[in-house]
Amino acid sequence: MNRLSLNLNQLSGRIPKEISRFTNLEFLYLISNKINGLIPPELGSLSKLKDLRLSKNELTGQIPAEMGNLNKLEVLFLDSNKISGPIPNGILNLPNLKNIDLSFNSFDTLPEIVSIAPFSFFNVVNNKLTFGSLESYVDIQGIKYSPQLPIGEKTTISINQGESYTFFVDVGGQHNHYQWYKDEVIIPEATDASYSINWLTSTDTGDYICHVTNNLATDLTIYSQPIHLYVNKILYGDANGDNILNTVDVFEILKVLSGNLYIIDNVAADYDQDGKVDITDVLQLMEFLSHRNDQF
Ligand SMILES: [Ca+2]
Ligand SMILES: [Ca+2]
Repeated sequence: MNRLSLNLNQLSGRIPKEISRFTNLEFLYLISNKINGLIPPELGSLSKLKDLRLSKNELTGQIPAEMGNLNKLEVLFLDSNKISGPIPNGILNLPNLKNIDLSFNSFDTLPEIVSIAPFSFFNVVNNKLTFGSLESYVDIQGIKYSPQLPIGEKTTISINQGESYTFFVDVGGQHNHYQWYKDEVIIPEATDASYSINWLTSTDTGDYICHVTNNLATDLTIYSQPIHLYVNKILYGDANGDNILNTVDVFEILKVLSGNLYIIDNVAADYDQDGKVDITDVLQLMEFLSHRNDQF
Protein backbone atom coordinates (compact mmCIF):
# COMPACT_ATOMS: atom_id res chain seq x y z
CA MET A 1 0.00 0.00 0.00
CA ASN A 2 1.47 3.32 -0.97
CA ARG A 3 -1.57 5.53 -0.45
CA LEU A 4 -3.76 6.01 2.62
CA SER A 5 -6.56 8.51 2.24
CA LEU A 6 -9.11 9.00 5.02
CA ASN A 7 -10.27 12.54 4.48
CA LEU A 8 -13.57 13.76 5.97
CA ASN A 9 -14.10 10.66 8.08
CA GLN A 10 -14.90 11.99 11.56
CA LEU A 11 -11.79 10.15 12.78
CA SER A 12 -10.95 11.07 16.33
CA GLY A 13 -8.17 10.15 18.75
CA ARG A 14 -4.49 10.10 17.93
CA ILE A 15 -2.45 9.06 14.95
CA PRO A 16 -1.20 5.62 16.06
CA LYS A 17 2.55 5.20 16.20
CA GLU A 18 2.02 1.88 14.38
CA ILE A 19 1.68 4.04 11.27
CA SER A 20 5.42 3.46 10.92
CA ARG A 21 4.70 -0.14 9.80
CA PHE A 22 3.36 1.13 6.48
CA THR A 23 6.85 1.53 5.17
CA ASN A 24 5.77 1.86 1.54
CA LEU A 25 3.47 4.82 2.18
CA GLU A 26 4.00 7.67 -0.25
CA PHE A 27 0.73 9.53 0.24
CA LEU A 28 -0.95 9.98 3.62
CA TYR A 29 -4.10 12.10 3.68
CA LEU A 30 -6.08 12.59 6.91
CA ILE A 31 -7.64 15.96 6.13
CA SER A 32 -10.76 17.23 7.95
CA ASN A 33 -11.13 14.78 10.79
CA LYS A 34 -11.02 15.29 14.54
CA ILE A 35 -7.59 13.83 15.15
CA ASN A 36 -5.97 15.24 18.28
CA GLY A 37 -2.78 14.85 20.31
CA LEU A 38 0.77 15.00 19.01
CA ILE A 39 2.11 14.13 15.59
CA PRO A 40 3.89 10.82 16.33
CA PRO A 41 7.68 10.96 15.78
CA GLU A 42 7.32 7.54 14.10
CA LEU A 43 6.01 9.36 11.01
CA GLY A 44 9.64 10.33 10.46
CA SER A 45 10.52 6.71 9.62
CA LEU A 46 8.22 6.58 6.57
CA SER A 47 11.15 7.12 4.28
CA LYS A 48 9.14 6.92 1.03
CA LEU A 49 6.58 9.52 2.08
CA LYS A 50 6.12 12.19 -0.58
CA ASP A 51 2.88 13.84 0.40
CA LEU A 52 1.59 14.31 3.96
CA ARG A 53 -1.65 16.19 4.55
CA LEU A 54 -3.01 16.46 8.10
CA SER A 55 -4.94 19.71 7.58
CA LYS A 56 -8.06 20.64 9.55
CA ASN A 57 -7.68 18.49 12.63
CA GLU A 58 -7.01 19.20 16.29
CA LEU A 59 -3.33 18.30 16.44
CA THR A 60 -1.29 19.91 19.22
CA GLY A 61 2.36 20.04 20.32
CA GLN A 62 5.31 20.53 18.00
CA ILE A 63 6.41 19.12 14.67
CA PRO A 64 8.66 16.19 15.67
CA ALA A 65 12.31 16.64 14.71
CA GLU A 66 12.22 13.13 13.18
CA MET A 67 10.19 14.54 10.29
CA GLY A 68 13.40 16.19 9.17
CA ASN A 69 14.37 12.69 7.90
CA LEU A 70 11.64 12.60 5.24
CA ASN A 71 13.95 13.20 2.32
CA LYS A 72 11.33 12.30 -0.29
CA LEU A 73 8.72 14.69 1.09
CA GLU A 74 7.37 17.14 -1.47
CA VAL A 75 4.14 18.29 0.17
CA LEU A 76 3.54 19.00 3.86
CA PHE A 77 0.12 20.36 4.82
CA LEU A 78 -0.42 20.85 8.57
CA ASP A 79 -2.71 23.87 8.30
CA SER A 80 -5.69 24.48 10.59
CA ASN A 81 -4.54 22.62 13.67
CA LYS A 82 -3.22 23.83 17.04
CA ILE A 83 0.44 23.10 16.46
CA SER A 84 3.03 25.40 18.04
CA GLY A 85 6.75 26.01 17.64
CA PRO A 86 9.63 25.73 17.37
CA ILE A 87 9.72 24.26 13.86
CA PRO A 88 12.64 21.81 13.55
CA ASN A 89 15.44 23.25 11.40
CA GLY A 90 15.61 20.16 9.20
CA ILE A 91 12.06 20.45 7.87
CA LEU A 92 12.52 23.56 5.77
CA ASN A 93 15.75 22.22 4.32
CA LEU A 94 14.28 18.93 3.05
CA PRO A 95 15.63 18.65 -0.50
CA ASN A 96 12.33 17.97 -2.27
CA LEU A 97 9.89 19.92 -0.15
CA LYS A 98 8.24 22.56 -2.30
CA ASN A 99 4.74 22.95 -0.84
CA ILE A 100 4.26 23.73 2.84
CA ASP A 101 1.11 24.90 4.52
CA LEU A 102 1.46 25.72 8.23
CA SER A 103 -1.28 28.36 8.26
CA PHE A 104 -3.89 28.65 11.03
CA ASN A 105 -1.78 27.21 13.85
CA SER A 106 0.06 28.70 16.85
CA PHE A 107 3.62 29.04 15.58
CA ASP A 108 5.37 32.08 17.05
CA THR A 109 8.83 31.64 15.51
CA LEU A 110 10.40 30.29 12.34
CA PRO A 111 13.79 28.56 12.39
CA GLU A 112 16.88 30.62 11.70
CA ILE A 113 17.55 30.67 7.99
CA VAL A 114 20.68 28.90 6.83
CA SER A 115 19.97 28.25 3.18
CA ILE A 116 16.44 27.62 2.08
CA ALA A 117 15.59 26.78 -1.51
CA PRO A 118 12.63 28.58 -3.10
CA PHE A 119 9.22 27.08 -2.43
CA SER A 120 6.28 26.84 -4.81
CA PHE A 121 4.01 27.48 -1.87
CA PHE A 122 4.93 28.29 1.73
CA ASN A 123 1.96 29.47 3.74
CA VAL A 124 2.37 30.64 7.34
CA VAL A 125 -0.58 33.05 7.63
CA ASN A 126 -2.71 33.22 10.77
CA ASN A 127 -0.13 32.12 13.26
CA LYS A 128 1.51 34.20 16.00
CA LEU A 129 4.56 35.14 13.94
CA THR A 130 6.14 38.54 14.44
CA PHE A 131 8.69 40.63 12.56
CA GLY A 132 11.45 39.02 14.61
CA SER A 133 11.07 35.91 12.44
CA LEU A 134 9.53 37.36 9.32
CA GLU A 135 12.13 40.03 8.47
CA SER A 136 14.55 37.34 7.31
CA TYR A 137 11.89 35.29 5.51
CA VAL A 138 10.19 37.88 3.33
CA ASP A 139 12.49 37.25 0.37
CA ILE A 140 11.91 33.48 0.39
CA GLN A 141 10.11 32.65 -2.82
CA GLY A 142 6.55 31.40 -2.35
CA ILE A 143 6.03 32.72 1.18
CA LYS A 144 2.65 34.03 2.26
CA TYR A 145 2.74 35.55 5.76
CA SER A 146 -0.08 38.08 6.15
CA PRO A 147 -2.22 38.28 8.25
CA GLN A 148 -0.99 37.09 11.65
CA LEU A 149 -3.00 36.81 14.85
CA PRO A 150 -3.03 39.81 17.20
CA ILE A 151 -0.33 39.69 19.85
CA GLY A 152 -0.72 39.80 23.62
CA GLU A 153 -3.81 39.23 25.70
CA LYS A 154 -6.97 41.26 25.73
CA THR A 155 -6.90 42.81 29.19
CA THR A 156 -8.51 45.41 31.41
CA ILE A 157 -6.31 47.52 33.65
CA SER A 158 -7.75 49.55 36.45
CA ILE A 159 -5.56 52.35 37.72
CA ASN A 160 -5.95 55.41 39.90
CA GLN A 161 -6.19 58.95 38.65
CA GLY A 162 -2.87 60.77 39.00
CA GLU A 163 -0.79 57.64 38.51
CA SER A 164 1.08 56.79 35.31
CA TYR A 165 0.90 53.83 32.93
CA THR A 166 3.14 52.51 30.14
CA PHE A 167 1.81 50.40 27.27
CA PHE A 168 4.31 48.13 25.54
CA VAL A 169 4.38 45.78 22.53
CA ASP A 170 7.17 43.39 21.55
CA VAL A 171 7.08 42.14 17.95
CA GLY A 172 10.84 41.65 17.43
CA GLY A 173 12.38 43.04 14.24
CA GLN A 174 14.69 45.96 13.48
CA HIS A 175 12.62 47.89 10.95
CA ASN A 176 9.33 48.54 12.67
CA HIS A 177 6.94 51.49 12.74
CA TYR A 178 4.59 51.75 15.68
CA GLN A 179 1.35 53.67 15.95
CA TRP A 180 -0.90 53.60 19.00
CA TYR A 181 -4.64 54.24 18.85
CA LYS A 182 -7.12 55.10 21.56
CA ASP A 183 -10.71 54.08 20.81
CA GLU A 184 -9.68 53.72 17.14
CA VAL A 185 -8.41 57.30 17.00
CA ILE A 186 -4.73 57.84 16.22
CA ILE A 187 -2.54 59.19 19.06
CA PRO A 188 -0.10 61.35 17.04
CA GLU A 189 2.73 61.37 19.57
CA ALA A 190 2.55 57.62 20.32
CA THR A 191 4.88 56.09 17.72
CA ASP A 192 7.22 53.87 19.74
CA ALA A 193 7.02 50.31 21.05
CA SER A 194 6.08 51.84 24.39
CA TYR A 195 3.67 54.64 25.16
CA SER A 196 3.50 56.26 28.59
CA ILE A 197 0.78 58.43 30.05
CA ASN A 198 1.79 60.37 33.13
CA TRP A 199 -0.71 61.73 35.59
CA LEU A 200 -3.76 59.82 34.31
CA THR A 201 -7.15 61.45 34.32
CA SER A 202 -10.57 59.98 33.65
CA THR A 203 -10.41 61.16 30.03
CA ASP A 204 -7.64 58.60 29.49
CA THR A 205 -10.10 55.76 30.04
CA GLY A 206 -10.47 53.78 26.79
CA ASP A 207 -9.25 50.94 24.55
CA TYR A 208 -5.60 51.11 23.44
CA ILE A 209 -4.22 49.20 20.44
CA CYS A 210 -0.89 49.38 18.63
CA HIS A 211 -0.50 48.82 14.87
CA VAL A 212 3.00 47.74 13.88
CA THR A 213 4.25 47.80 10.28
CA ASN A 214 7.69 46.95 8.94
CA ASN A 215 9.94 48.25 6.16
CA LEU A 216 10.92 44.75 5.02
CA ALA A 217 7.80 42.66 5.66
CA THR A 218 5.59 45.19 3.93
CA ASP A 219 2.51 42.98 3.49
CA LEU A 220 1.81 42.71 7.19
CA THR A 221 0.40 44.87 9.95
CA ILE A 222 0.61 43.29 13.40
CA TYR A 223 -2.08 44.40 15.83
CA SER A 224 -1.87 44.25 19.59
CA GLN A 225 -4.86 42.93 21.50
CA PRO A 226 -6.82 45.83 23.00
CA ILE A 227 -5.95 46.94 26.50
CA HIS A 228 -8.87 48.55 28.22
CA LEU A 229 -7.53 51.18 30.59
CA TYR A 230 -9.93 52.29 33.27
CA VAL A 231 -8.91 55.30 35.33
CA ASN A 232 -10.49 55.35 38.77
CA LYS A 233 -11.50 58.78 39.93
CA ILE A 234 -9.92 59.75 43.21
CA LEU A 235 -11.59 61.62 46.01
CA TYR A 236 -8.79 64.08 46.66
CA GLY A 237 -8.10 64.61 50.32
CA ASP A 238 -9.36 61.12 51.20
CA ALA A 239 -5.90 60.13 52.33
CA ASN A 240 -7.03 57.01 54.21
CA GLY A 241 -9.17 55.77 51.30
CA ASP A 242 -12.47 55.27 53.12
CA ASN A 243 -14.44 57.45 50.65
CA ILE A 244 -15.26 59.96 53.37
CA LEU A 245 -13.59 63.33 53.81
CA ASN A 246 -13.18 64.17 57.46
CA THR A 247 -10.61 65.19 60.05
CA VAL A 248 -9.05 61.73 60.02
CA ASP A 249 -7.78 62.61 56.55
CA VAL A 250 -6.20 65.84 57.81
CA PHE A 251 -4.09 63.81 60.22
CA GLU A 252 -3.34 61.29 57.49
CA ILE A 253 -2.07 64.08 55.20
CA LEU A 254 0.05 65.47 58.04
CA LYS A 255 1.59 62.01 58.33
CA VAL A 256 2.46 62.00 54.60
CA LEU A 257 3.84 65.54 55.05
CA SER A 258 6.15 64.45 57.81
CA GLY A 259 7.71 61.97 55.38
CA ASN A 260 8.81 63.54 52.13
CA LEU A 261 7.28 66.62 50.54
CA TYR A 262 8.08 65.64 47.01
CA ILE A 263 7.43 61.92 46.86
CA ILE A 264 3.78 61.06 46.75
CA ASP A 265 2.91 57.46 47.53
CA ASN A 266 -0.56 58.56 48.52
CA VAL A 267 -1.97 60.48 45.57
CA ALA A 268 -5.18 61.32 47.41
CA ALA A 269 -3.16 63.24 50.01
CA ASP A 270 -2.40 65.86 47.35
CA TYR A 271 -5.70 67.67 47.94
CA ASP A 272 -5.07 70.54 45.49
CA GLN A 273 -3.51 68.23 42.86
CA ASP A 274 -0.40 70.32 42.32
CA GLY A 275 1.89 67.27 42.37
CA LYS A 276 3.22 67.67 45.89
CA VAL A 277 1.94 67.22 49.39
CA ASP A 278 2.52 70.25 51.58
CA ILE A 279 0.86 72.40 54.22
CA THR A 280 -1.37 73.97 51.56
CA ASP A 281 -3.16 70.65 51.19
CA VAL A 282 -3.79 70.50 54.92
CA LEU A 283 -5.07 74.10 55.08
CA GLN A 284 -7.33 73.74 52.03
CA LEU A 285 -8.84 70.50 53.30
CA MET A 286 -9.44 72.09 56.74
CA GLU A 287 -11.07 75.06 55.03
CA PHE A 288 -13.34 72.74 53.04
CA LEU A 289 -14.26 70.74 56.14
CA SER A 290 -14.98 73.89 58.16
CA HIS A 291 -17.61 74.88 55.61
CA ARG A 292 -19.20 71.51 56.15
CA ASN A 293 -19.16 72.19 59.92
CA ASP A 294 -16.98 69.22 60.62
CA GLN A 295 -15.52 69.46 64.05
CA PHE A 296 -11.85 69.60 64.82
CA1 LIG B 1 -11.15 59.54 54.48
CA1 LIG C 1 -0.66 69.69 46.96
